[in-house]
Amino acid sequence: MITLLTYPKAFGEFSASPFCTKAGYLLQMSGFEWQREDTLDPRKFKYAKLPAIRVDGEVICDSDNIRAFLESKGADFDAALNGDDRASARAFSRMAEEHMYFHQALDRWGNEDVWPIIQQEYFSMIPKLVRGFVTGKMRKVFLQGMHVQGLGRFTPEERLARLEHDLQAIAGRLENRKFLFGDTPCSADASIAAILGGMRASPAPTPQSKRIIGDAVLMRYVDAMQQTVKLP
Ligand SMILES: N[C@@H](CCC(=O)N[C@@H](CS)C(=O)NCC(=O)O)C(=O)O
Repeated sequence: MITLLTYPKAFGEFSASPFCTKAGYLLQMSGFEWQREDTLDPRKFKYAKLPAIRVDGEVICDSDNIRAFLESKGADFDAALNGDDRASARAFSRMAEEHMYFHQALDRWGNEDVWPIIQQEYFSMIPKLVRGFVTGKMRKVFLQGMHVQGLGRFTPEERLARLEHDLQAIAGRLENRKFLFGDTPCSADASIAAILGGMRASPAPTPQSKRIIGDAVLMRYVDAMQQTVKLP
């Protein structure tokens, strides 16, 4: 039995972290038996991040490593794809995880309406008396990281304009398809649908969440993924 170590459910999503949701999708798509175990503290894990899986006493951290492990055990998430599409699927996953994810994270940690909500939701395990101080420091470190990454230097309007190109690339693939590369979900859908699901599940409305919720194609796609790959 594989155990997925994940942040808990949040705002109607499988997890507060789209990487945990992605890992959940991959596990479910693999057909292997698995269960979830929720934790709020990533510090004891190799990269001090989640998700991770525990299997036969071994802990494997990072959703890409989880994917590689599942593939080493026989899962092939892109079995229906030809060589070109397999390459494109990999690029779509990277777009989701190395670009869109930071838009979503900034929309939570950087937005003054959303931040107070996630401060309570994500960090309820920190005693109330010191929560504001501790999480304020964490937020500062996060925003410094986003400044180094680059997106943190843009205004919300500039960020949305940049994200728009990704959303149009996704919508373009979905014009004649239920999922990004056909009628069944593949590896790229695990990443892209997890991020889009997180974006639309913002606990307070933002221009980004409104953009996703107002897009019938993207909404239908995330719904289709959630209905096809049902997560616990
Ligand atoms: N590359 C990692 C990214 C995972 C990740 O960024 N997890 C975030 C939550 S979305 C995390 O645990 N962050 C904790 C921290 O930075 O302290 C993966 O694919 O699993």
